[in-house]
Parts: sequence; structure tokens; C-alpha cells
Amino acid sequence: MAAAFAVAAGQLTAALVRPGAGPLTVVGATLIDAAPTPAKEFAVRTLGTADKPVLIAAVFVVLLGAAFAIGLAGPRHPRGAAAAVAALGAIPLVLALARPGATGWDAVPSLVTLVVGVAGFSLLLRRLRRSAGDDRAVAALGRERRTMLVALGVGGVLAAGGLAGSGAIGSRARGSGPGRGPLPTPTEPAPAPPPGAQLPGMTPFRTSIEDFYRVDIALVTPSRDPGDWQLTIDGMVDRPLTLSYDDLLRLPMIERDITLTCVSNEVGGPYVGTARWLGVPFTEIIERVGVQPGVDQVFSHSFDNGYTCSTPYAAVSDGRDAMIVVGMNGEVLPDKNGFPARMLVPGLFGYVSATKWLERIEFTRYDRATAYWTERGWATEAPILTQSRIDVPRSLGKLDPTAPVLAGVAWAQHRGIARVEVQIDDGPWRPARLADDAGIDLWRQWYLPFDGAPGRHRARVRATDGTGRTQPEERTGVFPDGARGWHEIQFVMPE
Ligand SMILES: Nc1nc2c(c(=O)[nH]1)N[C@H]1C(S)=C(S)[C@@H](COP(=O)(O)O)O[C@H]1N2
Ligand SMILES: [Mo]
Repeated sequence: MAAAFAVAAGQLTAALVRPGAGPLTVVGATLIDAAPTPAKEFAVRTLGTADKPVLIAAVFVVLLGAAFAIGLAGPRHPRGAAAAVAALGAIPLVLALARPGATGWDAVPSLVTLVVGVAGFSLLLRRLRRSAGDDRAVAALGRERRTMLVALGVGGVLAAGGLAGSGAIGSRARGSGPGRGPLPTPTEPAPAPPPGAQLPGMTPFRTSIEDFYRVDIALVTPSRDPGDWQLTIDGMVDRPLTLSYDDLLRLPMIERDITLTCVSNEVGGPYVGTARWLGVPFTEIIERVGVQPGVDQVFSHSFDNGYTCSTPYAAVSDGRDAMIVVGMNGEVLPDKNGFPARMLVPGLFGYVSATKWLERIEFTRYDRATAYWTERGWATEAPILTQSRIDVPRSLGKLDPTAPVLAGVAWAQHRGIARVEVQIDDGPWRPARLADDAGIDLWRQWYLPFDGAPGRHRARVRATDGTGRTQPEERTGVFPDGARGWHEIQFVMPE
């Protein structure tokens, strides 16, 4: 009971003073950083975007288990139990202070947890012993069970409220507070995609902000007042630069439609989307700071949890639309997608290109700095692999008998899609019809009318990129540089 109340008090305090520093949140964040790669991969694959709530719930359940054991031992071994409570309460405190970039404020929620936990426990223990006497304390547990269960429920609800509270406070900040927008008009607007890039009845060519996939290590969405934010650009440069949010917005802006993909996307998976991004071209920044010879890596730092990212210098300087993004689909970049600013580099998986909550860009060398995911064994350089997906019909779905057609998307950012082929059952590979090409940094839709017999069928798809290379058949997992293989579904052609 004391543990539940203590956690509730800590999470509520965090919601008020430091949304990312709740006791459950810091334990969860530490587990994310420490988790072996297979565990993390498993979580992203099987739990998807629910992996974070599931992690927090698991931490809470383990804590309640430990607290329950201490509570049972309490009446007989009050000293040992009190020590155990203090030790348990010290865990989030230590972890909070050990988080990258932690300040004294990060300790406050865990201190509250510790104090409430120790005080609550001794209070309850004293009450138990007073009402029943030392020897009959355990028997008294039975009589007090109902009260305990009620209190436990209340504690749990409060803890959940605290968690939700930190989210709610975050989303209040997400509103159009002072200093967020209006966005500058682009010096170079995005060319309109050809109207034929979107097939009727298919996956939207441009993904809404709401539907855009989200992958990151942040348990609580970071939210920063643009007035308290700066972007530092330094390292091996002649003229280091520090930009306020307003400074950044005054630089020349380009707007581009670009498809982003996560390395953790399984064959046929959902972690891919296209948005219209507004931002400062990297070449503009490179010119202003004067990048020195010998630089081969752009090392970007986020103000969230010490996350860092490693991008090949070649990819931001070769003339492609690499940018520092401030707008998404015509809106101010949302918190969940990296407000105030994020990076985007067409053709590279998100973990080596798309740093959100950006605060520093360091021009350096690969032998001088190693990024967050590189340290955990993922590939140092990770161009997006060619992939294709069948979206219509859904796997195990039915074709529309009035207009039977298979359709989907294919992507090979910065190389483009030259061909998509589909195989039905054991038939020959047949070329699909391609939607209009919107550019090499964008996905491309495809379709193929179905003329087979009613009944159950299988379909497979494979794409060929602009360099003439076809997706390999052999499947690989997502670690360490992305999934390979052909997407395959079963479907039914109705009578
Ligand atoms: N600060 C920060 N930036 C990050 C990440 C992160 O964990 N922290 N994840 C990266 C990964 S793995 C991907 S795929 C993209 C996803 O961007 P999105 O969430 O806007 O879709 O963000 C990248 N930028
Ligand atoms: Mo990713």
C-alpha cells in the first residue's frame, strides 16, 4: 500500500515539476537503454507502439510484488523491512540522477517517492502493531485486508493518474503556445506530386501527422518551450554557430515531400510514412559554419535522454534534400515528431538520420564519436533497403469481386522505384502497373488487376530500385541494418 501511494506521489510530482523524472519513468528509461538488442527488437515487433505502457506497467507490477514481500515480513522484522523499503525507494533516486543530463530537479519526484514510501510504511506498520500487538500482527493482516485492498486500488489509480498527468501536461504544452509558429513561407516550395501518384482506394500518398508512425526511446514525450531552446552547430568547423528558434526560422527554408522509414520495420510492416517537411537545407548550414577537411560524420545530439545519432557527412553534403526540419504537413513540427527541430536525410533509416528534439550538431569523425544505436550493435551506415508491401487486400482479406485488384506501395529512397512485380500462387512474376513517379525520395504506389479463379490464393511482391537491383528473396530480421525479403499474403477471391 505504501509503495503504491509512494509511486503515485512521485508520478504526480513529476507531472508538475519534471514530466520525464517520475519513479516509474526513470526505471523504464534505464531499462530501455540497458535492454539487450533482442529484447528491444522483440518489444518493438510484438508490442508496437504499446511497448512503452506495457514496460511501465511491468515495472509497477514488479515493484508491487517486492513491496508485498516486504509488507509480509514487516511485522516480524521491522528493522530489516524498513531498510528494504529505503533501499527500494533509493533505486529511482539513483537512476534519476544517473540519467544523461540530469539536474537536481530530476531527483525531486524520486525523493518524494522515498519519503512517502518510508513514512507510509512505518505509519502502517505502527498501526498494525498497535491494533493487534506484535505477536498477532500477522493475524491482524487478515482483518485489515479489505481496507488494504481498497487503499491499494486508490494508490494504483493515483499512480496511473500521475502517469496520465505527465502526458496531459505535455499535450497542453503541445497546443499553439506563444512562440510556436507561424511558420515561415518556404523560399523553395515543394513541387506538387503528380495527381496520379495517389491510386484510388489506396493507402494515402501523404501520411497524416496522426497516422505517422512513431519510434523513439522517449517514455515521456519531450516538450520544450522554444524560448528555452538553442541549436548549437560546432565541432570541426571554422565558425561555430548557436541559433535561437527565431534565428532558425529566419534562415532560407525548403519544403519537400519525403518518405521516412524505420530500420525496425519488418517486411510488410507499418513503420514507413510520407510527410511534407519544411526546413533549412543542410548545405546552407555547412556553408555558414565552414566545415573543415577530414570531417566524415555528422554527430547529432538530442535533449531527450542523451540520445545521439551518427550520419555520414557525405549524405548531408552531396546535394540531396537533407534538412533541419521545423514544419510537418504545413504545421509546426509536433512534439512527438521532434519539436522544436529535427533532422531528415532522404535515403537513410531514421536512426542514422532523423534526430528529433535536436539541440546540437557536431561535425566530426567516425573515429571520435559513437552514436547511441551504434554502441548497441546496429550498423554504422544504414541506407534504406528496397521494400514493397501489399496493402490491398489486407492479409487474409477478400478481393472486391466487382473490381478485383491487388495494390500496395514500394520504396527505395534516394534510388527510386523502377519496377514492381507480383507473383500469384506459383504463376509467373508479372509486372505491376506503377502509379506516377513523385521522385526518388518518395514511395511509389502500384496495382495489378486480378483475373484468377474464385477461392484462396497467395500473392508475393518484389521491387526493383532505380539502380536496377531487385529485392532479394531471402528473409533477414531487422537487426543490424534492416529487413530483407518479399512480402507475401494469403487472400480470397469471392465467387
Ligand atoms: N531524439 C531521438 N530522435 C530519434 C529517435 C529517438 O529515439 N530519439 N528515433 C529515431 C528513429 S529509430 C526513427 S525511425 C525516427 C522516427 O521518427 P518519427 O517518430 O517522427 O516517425 O526518429 C529517429 N529520431
Ligand atoms: Mo528507427
